[in-house]
Amino acid sequence: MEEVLSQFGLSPGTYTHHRFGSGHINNTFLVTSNFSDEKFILQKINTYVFKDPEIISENIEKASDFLKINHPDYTFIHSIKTVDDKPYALIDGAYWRLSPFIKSSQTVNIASNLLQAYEAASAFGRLTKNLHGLPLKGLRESIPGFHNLELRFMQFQEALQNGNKERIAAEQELTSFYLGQEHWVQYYNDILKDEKYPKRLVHHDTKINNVLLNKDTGKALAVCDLDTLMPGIVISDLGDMIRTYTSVESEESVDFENVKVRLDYIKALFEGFLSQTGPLLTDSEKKSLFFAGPFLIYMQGLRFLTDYFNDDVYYPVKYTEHNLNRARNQAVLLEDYLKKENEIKRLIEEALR
Ligand code: GN1
Ligand code: MG
Repeated sequence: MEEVLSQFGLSPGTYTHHRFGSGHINNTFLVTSNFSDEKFILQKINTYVFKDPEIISENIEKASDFLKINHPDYTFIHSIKTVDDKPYALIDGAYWRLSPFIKSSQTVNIASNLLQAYEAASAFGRLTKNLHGLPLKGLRESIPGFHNLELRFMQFQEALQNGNKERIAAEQELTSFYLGQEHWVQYYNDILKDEKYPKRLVHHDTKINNVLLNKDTGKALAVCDLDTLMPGIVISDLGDMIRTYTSVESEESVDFENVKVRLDYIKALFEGFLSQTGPLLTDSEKKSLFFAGPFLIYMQGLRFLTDYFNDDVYYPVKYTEHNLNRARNQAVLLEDYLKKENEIKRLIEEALR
């Protein structure tokens, strides 16, 4: 750690670090000065997931340059350069990134009131709005095919072929449910074929704890966790908010009775997101807003179940059925979302007005 910090010009012995946040993928630390109120966020990039971490830095830098020119007042969490002017420190094959800690900020793990949902959704909407017009040429995906639903479905089929036989045999009902929702893949492929459906630079991980809220006013200050900031489609961000803000019970919960879409949260998050992005969305994008829910909930459920059948190689688990329960949880959430289709479509129409 001393070596990592010194590569960023922080004198060893002057700073204390401890683990921070609750992400599945990277290791995150809060680095605090022992002598002032200076703080940083330090992340060790998971190179099993991000095979080419330089792509992350490229994307963040392109976004940062564009925003500095076009939206100079926007708070964007750039990476701090090393003393050798690199966007990351590379030590024994491990990539480390440092960024400033935003003053007076805090994060929450679940959206527990409508203001939080609205604020977080406007924060991600503002990012999309401010990045509108950024040329995507030369930008690459930090995880190839990350939100490609067809690919995720194929990976699921592959796991059914080659995965843990006992686990697969015991979960036929859940497997049938996931196979039975395959039509969403076609829906996704149609979007890719639609020339009026733009690619944008989007965040791809819009969980509420990736929004920094002002700890006194609750207003959103900035968004963080920019590893998956890469070309994609607008419903990736919207869908992950639907998936993670609208149920009282999180994806970790086994209290399936209470895994439910709360319509007032749907309303708040659509209003927040569209308050920023509404004027720039194309008609094709607007037509796809309801699909944002199934797109992300279904994809995440497939990813959890795939990982369960593959003996938990991707998501860290705390007990044997952990990924299985996550996949069950997402199936319940998806069913509830679909049950409320008419009400949700009405709320979307209203928020678009
Ligand atoms: C992972 O690491 P974290 O918690 O930010 C995953 C997301 C999933 C999420 C599910 C790179 O995000 O796609 O939605 O877990 N990120 C990656 O909790 O796979
Ligand atoms: Mg993340």
